Amino acid sequence: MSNFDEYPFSVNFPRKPNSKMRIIFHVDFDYFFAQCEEVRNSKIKNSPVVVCVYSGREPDSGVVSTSNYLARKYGVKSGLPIRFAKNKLRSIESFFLPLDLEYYKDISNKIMSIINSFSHQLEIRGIDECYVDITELAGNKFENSIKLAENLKKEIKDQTKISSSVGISFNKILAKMASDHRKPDGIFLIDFENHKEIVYPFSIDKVPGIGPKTKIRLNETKIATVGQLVETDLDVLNRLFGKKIGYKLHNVCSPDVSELKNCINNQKQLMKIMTLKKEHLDYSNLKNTIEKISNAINSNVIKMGYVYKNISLILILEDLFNVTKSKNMKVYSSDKDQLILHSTDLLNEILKSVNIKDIRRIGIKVSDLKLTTGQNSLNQYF
Ligand code: DCT
Ligand code: CA
Ligand code: CA
Repeated sequence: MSNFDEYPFSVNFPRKPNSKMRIIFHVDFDYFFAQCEEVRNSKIKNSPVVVCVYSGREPDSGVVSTSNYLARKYGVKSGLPIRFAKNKLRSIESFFLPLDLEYYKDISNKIMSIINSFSHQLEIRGIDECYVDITELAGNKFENSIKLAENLKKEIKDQTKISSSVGISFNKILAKMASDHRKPDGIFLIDFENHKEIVYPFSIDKVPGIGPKTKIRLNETKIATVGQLVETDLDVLNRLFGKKIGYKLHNVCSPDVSELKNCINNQKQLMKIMTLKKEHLDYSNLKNTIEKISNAINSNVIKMGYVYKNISLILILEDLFNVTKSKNMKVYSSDKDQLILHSTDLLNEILKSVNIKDIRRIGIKVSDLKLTTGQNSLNQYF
């Protein structure tokens, strides 16, 4: 296994000052919606489980959202009409269940906050997948990453009963291809040393983001494999796809050097603003709105595993003039009643000190955020 000290410069590497190479996990929850259903009712686990989006027109109209691996063995996969799926599984006991997104979101949030306590460098890419920058956690060494992946997978499994697959590599695209490669319940590492051997022979449609249209255009240019793609001149790809996509395609096997996007550790504050139905200065109505906003913010804060110390109330007036007032609590909190109480206090203080006619919008912001879990030390994972 290689680490950064042995980094071979033969791969395309966009050099930027102060940029650093990364070790990225792509964590993908296995057959997620169907697995959530198995967790809810373990009796169905040894049979095909099919999660359906019923259109409601007729009892069986609609499509399969996803299915467990047993159902996939019978050809029952995402997008298949429910009637066809039932036909394929007609002779075996199987479970057709309606999509319950709220329940899956709850489990997803729980898993994301487990991952977040592992590394705060987390980019959530959907309900069942995320990228995690583990460069520091792994001490810049790929050889530490497998053990970290095992421990993360175990932590997720122990706490939620959900199995996942982890792909590890030096960029996001390869990490995602790696998690796909050993699914379900797998770990796969694509490092500098083995990446040519592993992904160069792959058909280009294994690259996330390369759909049927791009594939056809690439094939027309005699580019069929990942190896052929990354060895094609950047100019050629730019001419075919434009500069942005051309650059991305050319760099499918290049190391990522920038931070993950929208990391939740970069989140400095959470804010919600509501527009009042009618501009007014009706105190009980304002209090009601404050309660609604507080509920919404607080449930987000809790889902993300945060506590906060600073609360601001923002009033946007009829003439779009803003009045803001903030207060610091003595201790970090994620208590909804406290948030309502403090926001109402702030409202009272504003109304006392400023002569306000009509309020158009009202907002609450919580800042000075802190994770309740705290970042775990590397030792905990070895
Ligand atoms: N989905 C859907 N219709 C499709 C494809 C996907 O509704 N045609 C939904 C269902 C699950 C979600 O998108 C993500 O899909 P996958 O990434 O295939 O995830 P999965 O079901 O977790 O399967 P895997 O074990 O392969 O990750
Ligand atoms: Ca998945
Ligand atoms: Ca996925």
